[in-house]
Amino acid sequence: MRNRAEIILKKIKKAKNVFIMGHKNLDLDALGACVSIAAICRRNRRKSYIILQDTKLDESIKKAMEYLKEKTNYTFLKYKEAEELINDESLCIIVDTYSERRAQSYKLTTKINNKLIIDHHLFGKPINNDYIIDTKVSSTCELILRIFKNKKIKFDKYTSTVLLSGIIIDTNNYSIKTTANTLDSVKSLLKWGAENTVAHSFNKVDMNEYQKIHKIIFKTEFYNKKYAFVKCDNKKIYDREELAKICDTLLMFENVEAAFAIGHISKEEIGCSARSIKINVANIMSKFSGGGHKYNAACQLKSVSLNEMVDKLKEVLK
Ligand SMILES: [Mn+2]
Repeated sequence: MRNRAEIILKKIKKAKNVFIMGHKNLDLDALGACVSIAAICRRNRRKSYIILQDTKLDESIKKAMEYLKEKTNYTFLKYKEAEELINDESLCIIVDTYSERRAQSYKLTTKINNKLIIDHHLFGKPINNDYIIDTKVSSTCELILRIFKNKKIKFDKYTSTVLLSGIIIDTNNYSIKTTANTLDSVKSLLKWGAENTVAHSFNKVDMNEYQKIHKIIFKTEFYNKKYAFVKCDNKKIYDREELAKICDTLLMFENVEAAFAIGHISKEEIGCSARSIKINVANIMSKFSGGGHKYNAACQLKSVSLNEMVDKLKEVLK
C-alpha cells in the first residue's frame, strides 16, 4: 500500500498554508481529525486554519472547543475571515467526509485546487491520489492515528482527549466498529495523557432534552420485530438532530436492527432519520430522495403526512 503518512506530509510541507475542515454539523470525530491535522501542520511549521462555518454548534462541540481553548491555540475561522489568506500554494484538507459539498465551506473547496480528503465512510473508487479513504477503521480520528503510528508523532494531552472523544462517539462507546487496532489507538491516546472522563463528558446530555426524547420513545412501534419506528407528535416541530438522537437511542434496545424516527421538521416538511446496525438504510432513504451512509441516513419530504410516511416505509421494508 502506498505510504499514506508520506502522501499527507509531502502535501503539507509543499504548501504555504493549510485550511482544514470537517463536514457540516461538525461532530467530535471531525473536530478531533481537524485538530490532529492542525497539530501535524504545526510540527512541520505550516500555518493552518480550521474552517468552522456551522451557525449552530452541537453541545458536545461547544464543550470540546471550550476545553481546547484553555490549553491549545488552534485557529478557527469562518470562510469570510479565511478568504484573504488563500493563495496559490494553499492546501485544503477535508476530514470525516469525502464530499466537498458536505464540507463546512463548499466555497473554500472551489478556491483551492490542491486538496486532500481523509475519511472512513463508504465510498466508491477513489477519484485520484488526493483521497485517503479507509472504511476498516472506526473513525477518522483512528485513521489519522493509524496513519501516523510509525511516524513518532505524539499529540498533546488536550488534542489526545478530543481524538479519544471522536473514537468514543463513532464507536458508540466501543460497541460498534471497534477492533484491536481501535483499542491500540485508544491506548496511545491514554499514554499521551488523554483524559478519559473528560472525553466522555463532552457527550453528557441535557436533562430537558433527554426527557423530551424519552417521552417519544414510549411511542415506539415495531415492524417485523426488528424495525423500530417512532412517529413523533403531529403538532410539534423537531430538528433533525433530535430525530437522529431518537434513532440512536432506539438502537440500544435488544432485537432492534434498524430504527426510524419520523417527525415534522417544519410546518410543510417531514423528516425521517434512519439508523441501523445491519441493513443498508441509505438505500432505503434513497427511495425517498434522501441518502447518507449505510448505517446512518435520512430524508426530507413535503406534502406527506406522518402516517403516510410510516406506511410507505413499511412498504419499502417488506
Ligand atoms: Mn466519523
